[in-house]
Amino acid sequence: MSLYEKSIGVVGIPFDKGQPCKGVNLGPEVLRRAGAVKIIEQLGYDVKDYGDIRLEDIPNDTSAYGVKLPRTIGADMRRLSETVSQVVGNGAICLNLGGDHTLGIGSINGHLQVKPNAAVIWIDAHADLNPPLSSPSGNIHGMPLSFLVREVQNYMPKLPGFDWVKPRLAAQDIAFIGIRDVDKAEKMGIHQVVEGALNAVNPSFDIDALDSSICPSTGTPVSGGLTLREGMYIVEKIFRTGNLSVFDIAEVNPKLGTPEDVAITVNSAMSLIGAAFGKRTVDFIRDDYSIPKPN
Ligand code: 4U7
Ligand code: MN
Ligand code: MN
Ligand code: MN
Repeated sequence: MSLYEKSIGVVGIPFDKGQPCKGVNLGPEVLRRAGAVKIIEQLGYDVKDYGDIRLEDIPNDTSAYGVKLPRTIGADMRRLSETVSQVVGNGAICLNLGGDHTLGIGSINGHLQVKPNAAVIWIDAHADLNPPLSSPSGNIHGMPLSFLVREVQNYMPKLPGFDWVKPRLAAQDIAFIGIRDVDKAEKMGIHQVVEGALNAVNPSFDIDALDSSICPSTGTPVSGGLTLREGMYIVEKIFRTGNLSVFDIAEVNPKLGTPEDVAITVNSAMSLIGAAFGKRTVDFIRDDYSIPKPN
């Protein structure tokens, strides 16, 4: 079967409760408007857009262990997890358009529920592995992997709203790429995955893995990051394994920076989405095209 003869389910996650910057909830909208769905349709896939997931607003949702809105966030991630399970369970690849990177909780939990051997490639300036009690910020977008990784569970308090999450991921099944801003407790958890016998790969791409010059419109930019070509190379390689199963793109915030900053950032995200789904940088001449000749 050709790599392009697959079905893709697109899911928007207009979620911003994991961090303090307003505007990251507009990520799905701005990426859709830039053609995120069109670009994969044009590659020949059968695409179904599931729209944006419905988000909760639970009253009296008091903080727990320094985490704000735990019940609300837990309910939102549960819905995402169920949607991702459904898409992957139907045999499709799931493209998640964020939203802040809290979405990793729902995306990976839902993916592993259907494909327990899936490996995660966390492409990010940050490790996002802080358990709530060691988080310097209390922002849950810096914590998603702590909910999912088995080896960290001794450090995890019972947060209200998260009893449905199962720590199904072994530390050795995560590869970190682009990491350059790591907190004290996180350093202990970083492992490198080599090319194992992977049957399903879940690249979770935080746009801030890229150098801040090509993703200025994101909440926690860090200099010294990946070039766009490096970012694209990573996801192109994953595409070519034929094992791409879920792809997350997170942390594009169109409310940060100038209009030009936003355009640069969205352009970077679109290049990554294209590359992850096999868009060639050099397009070959199609059969139905003939070069015009002078008479
Ligand atoms: B992102 C941080 F302390 N580690 O926990 C934290 F540096 O999803 C940043 O990768 C987290 O953008 C960044 O708040 C979360 C901080
Ligand atoms: Mn990050
Ligand atoms: Mn992140
Ligand atoms: Mn960030």
